[in-house]
Amino acid sequence: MLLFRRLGFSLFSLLLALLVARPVYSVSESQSLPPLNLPSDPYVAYQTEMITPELQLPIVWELIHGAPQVVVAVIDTGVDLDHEDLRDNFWVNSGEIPDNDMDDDGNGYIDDVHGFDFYDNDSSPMDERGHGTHIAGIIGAVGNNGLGVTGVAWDVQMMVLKFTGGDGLGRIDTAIEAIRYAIDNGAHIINSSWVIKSPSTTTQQSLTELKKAIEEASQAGILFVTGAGNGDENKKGYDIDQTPVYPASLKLDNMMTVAALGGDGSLANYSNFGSQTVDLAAPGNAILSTLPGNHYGYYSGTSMATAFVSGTAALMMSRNSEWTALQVKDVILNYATHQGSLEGKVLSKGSLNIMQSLNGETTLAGINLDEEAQEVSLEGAESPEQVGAEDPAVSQDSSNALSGCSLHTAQWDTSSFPFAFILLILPLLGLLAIRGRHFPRNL
Ligand SMILES: [Ca+2]
Ligand SMILES: [Ca+2]
Ligand SMILES: [Ca+2]
Repeated sequence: MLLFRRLGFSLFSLLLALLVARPVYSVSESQSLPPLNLPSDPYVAYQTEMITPELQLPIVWELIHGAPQVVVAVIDTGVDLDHEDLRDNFWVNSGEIPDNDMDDDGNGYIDDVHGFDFYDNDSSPMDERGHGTHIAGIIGAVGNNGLGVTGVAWDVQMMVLKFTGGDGLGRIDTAIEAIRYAIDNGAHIINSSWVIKSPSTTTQQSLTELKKAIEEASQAGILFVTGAGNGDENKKGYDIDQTPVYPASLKLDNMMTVAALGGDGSLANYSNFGSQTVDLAAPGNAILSTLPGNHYGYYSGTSMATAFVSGTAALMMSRNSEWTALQVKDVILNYATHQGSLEGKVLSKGSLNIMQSLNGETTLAGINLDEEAQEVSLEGAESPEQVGAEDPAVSQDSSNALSGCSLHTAQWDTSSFPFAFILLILPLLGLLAIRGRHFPRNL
């Protein structure tokens, strides 16, 4: 009887230990979720930036959650076209027959079914880095499909335009080619989460060409959304009114330049800013999204903030199909949530408010946008002209940043470890006691 009691006690302790030390995710269970029907995506509860009261996306999604007619060009490191939670939301070039080595629609690109790889000059814009796949998931991971995460838009057409290698570096002329492709093939929005890394060695001619391409996008009615950049080499944000960054500092009507909010709701330490150049701030801290290989993980940076704005613009264009890119931009800026901490930092003095933007008046109140276009002085120099997809900035919670961890393997509740350790020891002690009392007697 004693043997069974001790065995029972040991098993009980073991079970208790496993229960106490179970893995938990980065959202505490006490966090209250909005009393709304969230989409069925299992990780949506961990997409804290989407479901917080600030963005009110669950309420927005009651209003509108799809933008099936809107084409968003993602000019980036490529995207994992096979990702389980993205593959239904890619733009399809209906005039192109895949894999027949022919340019069936005569647009100058062979087999460009979902976009093109301008870096390798082939039809497979697969992501070798993760950045572009993460951006695509924020804009438009398939929502309410019982898989992974959801994008701001549950349903949208993403055109994948890859212009960097696996190191995240590309060339300005390649980026320009991608912009022209987006114009020629019907994009409504261009998401450009990248900056030119070495402006001092960038030729005036290539910047003029870049500006010209974005102006052509404007004439085609395309909204060009870009990131303000993740600060200097020490990840310290700076004023890009004073020290221009491109394309962020090119002041054009159809451009929106986006800064990143940190975890506390004010401007992130790493985020660049500029009261004339940067339009608004959006969430950028520890954003959960898709990563290559059916993975999911957290990145932080103005790149992520940019994708939030692109996704919002897609919903707005879907709801108001007659609106121009400039109207969409003006409404988003007019209905940004005013924050004292953003005064002097961004033009709108506010952060993205999707609910207000979608619900807002259609009359456009007057903010003076872009009226003080500044003349930028461009330093002429020779190549190399490197354009870098922005590396994700390290967030304050470094365990959440950069790692691209799968949620399945993430975050044990380490605070419970000491107690769990004691509970694990108990069954061992129990077994030792059994051994000490019974076995020697039988010898
Ligand atoms: Ca083609
Ligand atoms: Ca073809
Ligand atoms: Ca999903």
